[in-house]
Amino acid sequence: MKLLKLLLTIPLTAFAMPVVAGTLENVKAAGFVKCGVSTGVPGFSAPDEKGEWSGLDVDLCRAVAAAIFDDPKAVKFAPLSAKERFTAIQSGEVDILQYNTTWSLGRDTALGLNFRAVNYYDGQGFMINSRKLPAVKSARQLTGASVCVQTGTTSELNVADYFKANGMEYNPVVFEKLEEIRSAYDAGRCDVVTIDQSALYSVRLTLANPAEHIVLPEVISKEPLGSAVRQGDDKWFDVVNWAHYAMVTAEELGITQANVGDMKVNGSPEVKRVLGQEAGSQLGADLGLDRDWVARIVSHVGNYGEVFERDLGAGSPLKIARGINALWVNGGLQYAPPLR
Ligand SMILES: N[C@@H](CCC(=O)N[C@@H](CS)C(=O)NCC(=O)O)C(=O)O
Repeated sequence: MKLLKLLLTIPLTAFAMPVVAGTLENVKAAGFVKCGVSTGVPGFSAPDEKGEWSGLDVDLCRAVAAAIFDDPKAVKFAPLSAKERFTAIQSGEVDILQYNTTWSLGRDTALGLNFRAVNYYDGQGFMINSRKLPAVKSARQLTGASVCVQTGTTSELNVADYFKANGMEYNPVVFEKLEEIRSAYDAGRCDVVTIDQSALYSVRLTLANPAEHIVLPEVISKEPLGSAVRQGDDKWFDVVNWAHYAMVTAEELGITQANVGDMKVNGSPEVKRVLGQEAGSQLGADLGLDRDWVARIVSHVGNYGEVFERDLGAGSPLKIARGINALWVNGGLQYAPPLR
């Protein structure tokens, strides 16, 4: 009994933290990347009726697989609930957590994770049914509302802070699964849904009557969404981060899925260096990858802009504007350190 008590006082993360160096070697030996994703947030990670996954997060995992194996399909996707996701990465059940997950200090430290590259800068918002609440145009009018929120997310604390800071009461209606929130809200069991704004647009498309629902203008938090890996494995951390930066760099340099073959031969010296074509190019080898790693990512998956448009932008049902996810040269926040 004493031992049980003692065990119960040790933080969960102490058990869940295996020796982690060597993920790249383990992945290479296994022949695939294990990627932890949501159970279904269209645009980020969602399976179709045949079980094929797509979305911005899915494409990051496919880019890593393309870089390592020259095969974007060498990925096994593990759908997780918001609450389960951290144990899954800590325990080694997945190699990358690519789950519209917000990078925060607590997750970077106490949860034993590492974050850096951000594949989508988001913020938390509110959605209401305009037929039910026709007068509501701003979140400041939500006093007394019942608010559906998902447990295990940053959304819970943000919404509590927001209502408190504005001296407003609300009734949280808390669920563990996004699907439960979706159906509760669609059935009118809560007045408001609050999650990351991108996810609101995604959920809206799946409601019985999408046009009735309005995303309110307030953005109440910063949600930099990116890849999380376990602490203690810098080589793997580098591979995952640089897979994202390679896609951003390709967009900056105008390297596309269609022209990457031509660019290898006729590109500028910088383009050729990025594509591993300059004599003595070490960039891939320094990451533990083939010299062709960037070309593999772009030819199989696309550059960041192409991926964004396909998954979230004009080429998708979501039609989300690039906004702050534009390249830095266009006034946005997507900025890759020099790939040299
Ligand atoms: N970015 C926030 C929220 C991320 C999150 O978990 N979002 C929920 C609501 S959009 C989700 O993806 N759920 C998917 C699921 O439960 O499968 C966080 O990291 O805590």
